[in-house]
Amino acid sequence: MTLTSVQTAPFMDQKPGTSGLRKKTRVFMEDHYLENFVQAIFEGIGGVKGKTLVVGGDGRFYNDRATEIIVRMAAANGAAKVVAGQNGLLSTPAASHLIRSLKTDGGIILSASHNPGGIDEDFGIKFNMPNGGPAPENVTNAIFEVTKSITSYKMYQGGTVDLGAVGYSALGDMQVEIVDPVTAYVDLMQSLFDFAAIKKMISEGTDIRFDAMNAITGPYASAIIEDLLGAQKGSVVHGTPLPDFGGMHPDPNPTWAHELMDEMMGEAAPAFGCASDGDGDRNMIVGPKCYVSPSDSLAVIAANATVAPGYAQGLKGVARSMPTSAAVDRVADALGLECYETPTGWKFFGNLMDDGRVSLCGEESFGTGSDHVREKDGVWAVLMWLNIMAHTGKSVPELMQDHWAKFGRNYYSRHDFEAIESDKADAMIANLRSKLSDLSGQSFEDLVVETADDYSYLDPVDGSTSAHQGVRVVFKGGARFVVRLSGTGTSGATLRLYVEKLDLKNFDQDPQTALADVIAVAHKIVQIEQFSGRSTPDVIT
Ligand code: G16
Repeated sequence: MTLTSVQTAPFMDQKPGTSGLRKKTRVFMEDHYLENFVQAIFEGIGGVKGKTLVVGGDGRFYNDRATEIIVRMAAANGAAKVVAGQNGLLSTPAASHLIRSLKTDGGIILSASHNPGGIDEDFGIKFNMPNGGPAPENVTNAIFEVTKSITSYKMYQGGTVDLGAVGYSALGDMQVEIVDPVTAYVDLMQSLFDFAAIKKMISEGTDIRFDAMNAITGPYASAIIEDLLGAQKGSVVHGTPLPDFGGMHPDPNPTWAHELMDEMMGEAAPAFGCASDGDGDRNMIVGPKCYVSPSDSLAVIAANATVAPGYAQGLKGVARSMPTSAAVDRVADALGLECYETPTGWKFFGNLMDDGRVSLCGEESFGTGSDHVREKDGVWAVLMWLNIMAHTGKSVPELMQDHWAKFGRNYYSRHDFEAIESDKADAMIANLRSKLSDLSGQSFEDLVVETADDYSYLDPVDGSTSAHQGVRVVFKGGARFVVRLSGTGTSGATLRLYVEKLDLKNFDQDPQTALADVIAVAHKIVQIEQFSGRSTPDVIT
């Protein structure tokens, strides 16, 4: 064996985005690229000497080799122990759980989430803190600073790293523990939900379709939904994690999970449909002929969570990202719960959960979760819905109709314009920002602008500020649109336009029809076509 110090030079493009560093896989495979970033993580968090880290990822192409590189670098940097998922596999929520439950010093998660995988697609890496949550901005900034001046990294050569064998081994002075990726997570889910009631409901005929999209949740869903809850074999489809996700784009939304949508909108639809993403933190919920928007899913869960044993004592409070609809705010109001608004990015929920202010969080980007871990959690959301159905005896469409009748319906939609040239997207946002102070009071057809601002967040726990988190334009009566650029893409810029309008009487419109006037005004104010040349979105959710 040899412990080597490898000479390197900085890459100037290693600034983490909304959720870690995401690039094309071939970029990560370039000499020193991954290694530089891993060394920067280690130094950015104050070194790993004597520390214990969790490592794992969603199984996409390069996951296994990257896992071994990280294990070797951890050994070379003096870590005491690495806990890795077998074959380098861990869903993001399962990794968060291991980091917390084993009281480790944090972990490295390999994933580009819902982005496609393969040698010509995307790869990603992020550091999660000892609380199990994504590193906050002060830590990602420290990591980025190291990437800009790095001159060498440490690598442990020789020895064997066998990711396939569950158990203990050593690499130099460092202990390596390989764990089954599913077991601890399944135990956690059993501690939170009423498995007996869900099992009974399934045995009485509630059939389920779980589309794992050839990504990480297949083994978790099969173990829980088929083996423990007794759903028919075959209820979980695309259940084997593949390095290229079998060519699927593992983003659980109506566009990319179209096989599931076709089935759920058809005549022989199962009673409950759901999908999860590449790394298992996102979810989509669908009933027969009834798509549940993520913002509505969060609101329904907030209104009903106490039926699940893990939440029977009541919610502490709720939080949503700013572009997420205010449906959950209405529930919080009715229940007398505190409701927080944060910027996009799960990392912003961590402080609120650690401080005991909230137990339920959610985002319009198909993320829902609670303080059981510090990541959003796709399988958790599915089990929560099943628990609510089992307890209330209601179907997904019935739950939605009841909810809207009680709280009103926040019609909601997000329009994504992908792969816009970055300079054009930047110019569009700059132009919009320059107009904000003049907008309020202006009328656009029947819509009168009440407020227009560039959202800035003051973290109530640590007092930090995050500015420029999205432009929001609110109209009299409460309709609004929000515009921001995605922080998770790997090529060009993606413009996200979020549109919302509350209706207290009519619940059965198509959201695109209900929101048509706000969408038209948003196009006019943002000048999307003039700047990007695009008039229609690539993805509508
Ligand atoms: C990540 C973040 C989420 C965020 C989403 C979309 O999710 O964890 O908080 O809402 O990206 O971000 P953006 O709009 O900047 O693309 P994931 O599932 O990709 O890790």
